Amino acid sequence: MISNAPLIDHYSKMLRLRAFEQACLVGFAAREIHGELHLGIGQEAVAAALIPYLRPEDGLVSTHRNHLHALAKGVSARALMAEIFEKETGLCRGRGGHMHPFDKSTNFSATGIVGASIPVALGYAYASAMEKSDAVGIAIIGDGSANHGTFHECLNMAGAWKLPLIIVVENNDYAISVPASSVTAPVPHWKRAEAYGGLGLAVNGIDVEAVEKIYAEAFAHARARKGPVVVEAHCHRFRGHYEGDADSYRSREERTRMRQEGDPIQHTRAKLEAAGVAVADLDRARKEADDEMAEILAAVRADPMPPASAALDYVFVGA
Ligand SMILES: Cc1ncc(C[n+]2csc(CCOP(=O)(O)OP(=O)(O)O)c2C)c(N)n1
Repeated sequence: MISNAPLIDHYSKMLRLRAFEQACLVGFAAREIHGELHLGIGQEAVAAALIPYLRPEDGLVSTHRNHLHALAKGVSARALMAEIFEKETGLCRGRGGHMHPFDKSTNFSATGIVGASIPVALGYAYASAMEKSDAVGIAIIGDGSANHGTFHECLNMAGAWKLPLIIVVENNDYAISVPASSVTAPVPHWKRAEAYGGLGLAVNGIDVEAVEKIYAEAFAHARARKGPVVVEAHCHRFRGHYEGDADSYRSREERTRMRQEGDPIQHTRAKLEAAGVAVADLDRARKEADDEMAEILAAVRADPMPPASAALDYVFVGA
């Protein structure tokens, strides 16, 4: 009999990621989170499938849409949520906010500058080569970032020096309101890796099992020092580009269809139900994820904000 355990595990992990961002939505609606908030709801499979392959010594660098990747890298959900709520208990004591979380202890960071996660991940890959370790550098980017010069420059360097760089492109069809198809040359992002002596892989980012299989190949390739890898996962961003975006560049039909047909959690649940897993067990997994995040949300809400007079503390070295 084939065990459903690995898929149930993926399902639980994706539920946890979604519950985290849904808790953030509660805080955003209550105006407890300030500034822009970019959520990855709908893109959970791309992050959850990374978990079995990531090691603490690997460096992972994400974007403005970074929460799911941070949790996949092992960043504390409590400290990350507190950072998003700009609390003194946050990962960066509330000074980084949602777009700039850094965690030295898990080798995780993110940047709001589109395309800028790739050179930082390349730095991790270079350090790994210098130290002769088999750690890898992973950059997660959107389809918009993949059209930046940094994508090509870093692939060139990693190809020339056979550096263990993995670039995961979350292709959700849009960069804000710009359809990827209107600004992308006919050669897809994954295939561009070949021009730099790298391995290019494409996958349906809704199917967590398919994504995991592709990562197995990607990480084996990079850890064996065979050169860079580009994984392009096609997925959907269910929310607007940021909270408050009217999302008027997508038709109502398009938005309805992507939620009905492109939800990695529903897709996985349907597979598990078809395999005979009890609905009660699947519901319990969801409740566990929701309960964990509700508890974290309540704790974060009670945390103190940094005083205004301390806004510049920890900002300048030696100050
Ligand atoms: C260098 C730079 N240019 C422009 C922006 C403004 N900006 C923020 S997100 C974004 C679109 C990013 O699209 P994509 O890379 O596809 O990621 P997604 O938002 O779809 O996850 C832009 C242009 C920025 N942050 N940095």
